[in-house]
Amino acid sequence: MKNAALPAAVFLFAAVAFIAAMAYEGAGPLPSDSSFASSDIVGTRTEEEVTLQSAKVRTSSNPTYRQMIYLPGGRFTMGALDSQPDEFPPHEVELDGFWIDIHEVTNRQFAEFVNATGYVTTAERPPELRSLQPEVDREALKILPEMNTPGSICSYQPQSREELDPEKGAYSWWRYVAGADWKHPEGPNSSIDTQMDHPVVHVSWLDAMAYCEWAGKDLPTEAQWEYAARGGRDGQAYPWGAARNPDGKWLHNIWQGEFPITNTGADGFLHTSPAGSFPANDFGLFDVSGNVWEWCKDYYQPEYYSESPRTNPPGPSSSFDPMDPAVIKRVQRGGSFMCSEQYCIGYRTTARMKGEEDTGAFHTGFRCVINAGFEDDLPTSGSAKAKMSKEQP
Ligand SMILES: [Ca+2]
Repeated sequence: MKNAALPAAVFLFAAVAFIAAMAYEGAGPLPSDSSFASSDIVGTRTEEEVTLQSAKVRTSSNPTYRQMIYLPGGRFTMGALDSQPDEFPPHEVELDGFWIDIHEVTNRQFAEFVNATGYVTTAERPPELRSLQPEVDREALKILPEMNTPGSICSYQPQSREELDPEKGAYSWWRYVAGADWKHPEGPNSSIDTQMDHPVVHVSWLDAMAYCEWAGKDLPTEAQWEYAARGGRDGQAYPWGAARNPDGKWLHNIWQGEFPITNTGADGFLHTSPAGSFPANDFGLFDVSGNVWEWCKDYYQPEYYSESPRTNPPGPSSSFDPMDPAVIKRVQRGGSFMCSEQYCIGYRTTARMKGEEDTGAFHTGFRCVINAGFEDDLPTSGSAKAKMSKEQP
């Protein structure tokens, strides 16, 4: 099924970090722990409408539990009937209970990880062609010289339609920027000093997994992600219901204006927004639509839903993207501040995206889960371990 016989030029371009997401893409403070000290989060809709009404919250001094909620296991319909082909068919999925972050991992959280471990993200290292399928002949490939330096993907906002090159397509509004990384989201002269409660970006799937391992957590499976994002609303396009912006209100951070020329920021934000800036869904999760794309654990395959097991689907055993078969890709979900109704529409609850696993971008982050029951002993995070060791004589 796989076809690695793409022109070398495709490899050259794909392998140095441009994620497939680009082919499609066109206020309030972070909640404190005490905001979530209640024993239950209860949906606001009527009982008949609510599939899963209550999500438990456990508070603890253990940083592992901070700002996570426990979703009891349940059933939901994953996918959509008449949307993008890879969202088909809608199918029933049954999941065990799990813990999930109520917001995307922030710069503050990621800094804690980096400070504790000295971890260096993929964007801070020279490109290494890490996410190529095993059958690809690496000896035949070279990274373009201008991209053979640490960096990551940022957007370029054209000033007019004339700047859009039909041959380049989405590459007209993306640039590989040397020196762009999670601490410098818009290039070497930018910083996150005033954005510590914004979601971390420019993290690859590998970086996200490294964080999870340190934190005693994991990335959500795609099924866990959609279950959590739906907030009990089977069959509805958005985490809050069927209408994108009911009563004219923006309920997520996306792109308003003519994409990719004019970003009006009508929702209050041109780029990332602080976690918790928009209302939570009925499970208490923030930014499951918009703000940044979120990595999931699963490999990407567009036809996986046809063969997905009903219970706790783990995703396919390998990656296959027919548009880019030489590259190993993982699922991304939720859309970002770069998504508009004119181009990406990735902020719909069922919308699927894929990205090279070794590549981040300035609109890509993640949130974590813990695969444990509500009463189970939870793993001790790296930050908790560090705290304990400091406290010991
Ligand atoms: Ca926005």
